[in-house]
Amino acid sequence: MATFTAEAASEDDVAHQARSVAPVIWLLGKIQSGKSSIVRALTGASGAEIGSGFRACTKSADIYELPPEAPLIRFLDTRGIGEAAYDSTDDLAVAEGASHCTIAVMRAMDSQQDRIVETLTRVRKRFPHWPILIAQTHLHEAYAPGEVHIQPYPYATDDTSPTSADQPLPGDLRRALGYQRQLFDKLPGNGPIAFVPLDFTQEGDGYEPRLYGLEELQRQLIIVGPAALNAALADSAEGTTSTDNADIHRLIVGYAAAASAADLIPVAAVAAVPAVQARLLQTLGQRHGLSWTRQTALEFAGALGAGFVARYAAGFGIRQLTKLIPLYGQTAGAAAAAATSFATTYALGKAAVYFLDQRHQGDTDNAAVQKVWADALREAFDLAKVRGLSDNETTDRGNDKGPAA
Ligand SMILES: Nc1nc2c(ncn2[C@@H]2O[C@H](COP(=O)(O)OP(=O)(O)O)[C@@H](O)[C@H]2O)c(=O)[nH]1
Ligand SMILES: [Mg+2]
Repeated sequence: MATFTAEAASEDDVAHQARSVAPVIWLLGKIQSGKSSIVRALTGASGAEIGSGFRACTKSADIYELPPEAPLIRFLDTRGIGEAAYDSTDDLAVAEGASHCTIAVMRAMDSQQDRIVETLTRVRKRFPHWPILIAQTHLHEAYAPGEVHIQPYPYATDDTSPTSADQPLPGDLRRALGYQRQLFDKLPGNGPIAFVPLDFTQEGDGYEPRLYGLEELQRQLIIVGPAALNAALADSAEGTTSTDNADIHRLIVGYAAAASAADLIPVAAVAAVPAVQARLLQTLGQRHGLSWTRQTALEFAGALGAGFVARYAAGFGIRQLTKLIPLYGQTAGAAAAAATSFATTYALGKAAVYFLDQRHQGDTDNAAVQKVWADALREAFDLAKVRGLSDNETTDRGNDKGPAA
């Protein structure tokens, strides 16, 4: 199998390649408005991870990539808004590099949002379709002592008034939310814009639920955000806690995305699929404290069985898998190839983790490894369906390229 004989791609190459297809969410807002908290809630990453995961990017922004080894999603965090004059040109250039969406973050009770309005106006003049989500945070700053979050969540996010019907709201909230909405009445362009009131509090604050409005934020991201975003967020949408398994899972999905990039954008791609897969196996081995030898590699290949890729990939209809690929505009043939690379890389990673766990326990059960492989391919398929990635008619006509591994 090519993967086991390929020279492993370097970590830098894999990261670069994954990055080239990873969607960017641009967070725009004043300091302390709640941008990092949103990243944390959406990804399930811990506060510490968020803190160290950001690196300087442009003069005015940091970028946070998840997972760092093979970025699946990128957050562009704009600093310094509200202080000196903010020029969005550099940030825009980064956000433009991939699919994009802006989440503007503002405290609900903070009426001074000129910089944000100016910046978004400039963005929409250049890109009329650019989707914008406005997160209105820190709701409880408007509450009277003892007041609690309204349940069920009452806010209508896409029509013109902040709440449906005549729902009473705490304190001055209706006026404050309404005021912020009308700041964007004259925004140029015709891309979607949605307002999501939310309150992401800390354990000790005493508000329930702690992540009030998270579901609505996710729902709106799915509506306004590009399909790529949904695919990238799909795996973290369920839980907000980060476990080792979730980390490994994300790592595998990131590598799968990097592998798919090799087919989608040959110019940007620096590592071929087997090289990316070889690096994935090495990385997973390291996580398990095992370095692959020729012997273990052969055993793993043997466990999977000869011809396993062809056998299972055929069963699931590779053409269907094209919907998995979080990019549009590519040619159908490339999409089919990319989907194959994505799915086989994903399945290979899952099977390898299982194989490595088994070895750790001194077990070998080839049938079980093969089942993990088959289930993982099915998962890749379901991921595409469940997440409602937009159907792309052209991809269904793609010609299947042979399995990549
Ligand atoms: N009550 C409440 N606190 C929040 C919310 N979002 C963030 N915070 C808190 O506000 C502070 C600043 O949040 P952070 O996400 O770091 O803001 P950033 O500077 O925009 O990244 C932290 O102490 C957060 O815990 C929110 O929606 N409601
Ligand atoms: Mg921050």
